[in-house]
Amino acid sequence: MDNLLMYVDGKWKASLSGKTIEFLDPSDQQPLGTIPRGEKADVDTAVSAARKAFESELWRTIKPHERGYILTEMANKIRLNKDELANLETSDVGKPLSQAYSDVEAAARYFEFYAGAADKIMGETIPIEDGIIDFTVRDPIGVTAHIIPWNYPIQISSRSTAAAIATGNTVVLKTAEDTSLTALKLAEYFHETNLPKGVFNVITGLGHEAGAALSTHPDVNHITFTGSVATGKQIMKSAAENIVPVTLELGGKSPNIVFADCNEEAALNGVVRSIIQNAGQTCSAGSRLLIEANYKDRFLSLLKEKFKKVTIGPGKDDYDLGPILSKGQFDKVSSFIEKAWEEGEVITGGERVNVKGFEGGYYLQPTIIDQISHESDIAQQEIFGPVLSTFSFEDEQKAVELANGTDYGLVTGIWTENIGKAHRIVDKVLAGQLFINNYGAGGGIQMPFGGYKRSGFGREKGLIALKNYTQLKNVAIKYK
Ligand code: TXE
Repeated sequence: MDNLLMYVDGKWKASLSGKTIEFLDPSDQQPLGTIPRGEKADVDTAVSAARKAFESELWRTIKPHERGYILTEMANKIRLNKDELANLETSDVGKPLSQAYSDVEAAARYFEFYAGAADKIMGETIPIEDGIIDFTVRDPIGVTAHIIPWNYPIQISSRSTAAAIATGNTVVLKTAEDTSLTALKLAEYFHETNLPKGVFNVITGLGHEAGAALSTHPDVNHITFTGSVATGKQIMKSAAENIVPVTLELGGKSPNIVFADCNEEAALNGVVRSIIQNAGQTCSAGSRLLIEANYKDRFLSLLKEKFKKVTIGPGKDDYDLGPILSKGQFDKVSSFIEKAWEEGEVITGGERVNVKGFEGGYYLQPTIIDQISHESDIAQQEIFGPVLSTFSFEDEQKAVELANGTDYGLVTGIWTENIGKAHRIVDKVLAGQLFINNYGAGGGIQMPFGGYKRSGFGREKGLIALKNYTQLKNVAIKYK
């Protein structure tokens, strides 16, 4: 049992109330340890430490490349400790170990990528008139809040905090209550670098307590949130109260559009991977399959065979499909499957799997649902499990209509050997990321990531994310 502490102002702390929360190992639902149940008073301490650090001479005058150097050290430490981190991520989230290793490498890449950007945050010169020099400066924005979900803790904790620190801000990160292990490891590594105390703080606790206290805090200057639409709305409301910008990444109902002229094996594997990765608990999961009508029977029967071959078991043994995080998430996924039995057909999967020695874990067969209406909740709402809903289309226009036919707009996969057709779809699909003949491009930390419509706004990843953490100052000098 690990009894963890929070990291505030360079020190390890219990919650001021002394309260804790137990967290479980998804592989068998046995207790793994406790985290402090941080509340408003703890958040206040963390925000004021972050404010003090932001205004300190030390942080204000640190050279940009020195910030980059600290972030490079973080990347190195993450890689040196990759075995420990991957194992922690697997025991916290339940995901297959090889996927946890990829997440750890992605975390290292975020630090490395934004380390390189730290001394390249530049303004512009703007022509006004003779005798005036006009230029812009990108200033850090201040104390930044990062509210993290449980599905990719190390990756998501790294991507926004690295960008925020590269640009000279300070950070208060709130972990998801189920999964704090690797974010607290990041704090441990930062502690070993020259990062001034108070620049990086980690608060643990419940969403409606610590999370709400952080997102409503009047001294926070920017909020980055990844999670549900419902919580995203609340966060936007509190940001409105304080007039602070938010970056919201709120999940999706992303389609794979498969044409009969696709590279069949690549499309099949892409579709399977996009829905079973992290047991479907991925914002960008390919949870809707849109198949060209005359190809549907063949593609579905091949897909069914692939689904049947998916191995299921605890993440540490690196089966293809690990457990669902928790009872709450499992119940949510199961309720959609129950509806599917009533409203349509479950053509493969749909049952809980009993894994010997891990009977407490919520393992679920990868599931394909067919013959449901595209208007149904199953087709419209984020299920967040290894559950794929299938539909067919006669022509490109119908494919686009279906692809755009939900409130979300995060990712779309297009599978065809006809590049002209793929581009016609790209032109019309409302989604933040499109992939042609692949799904994910290996994670692509350099690519802007974020959604259209209710999938949120603002972009994470890539150089564009640096804009979230800077504000623009324009300076005009009259010299004649
Ligand atoms: O999300 P929440 P939950 C979706 C997915 C999942 C559903 C519910 O469909 O089934 O959301 O998951 C913190 N003020 N996604 O309940 O509540 C919370 O502590 C401030 C998609 O876990 O959005 C956690 O740190 N913070 C998604 C974080 O918000 C609050 C990833 C996310 O929790 C808060 C996760 C409040 N009032 C879930 N309430 C994606 N986009 O990948 C909660 N939190």
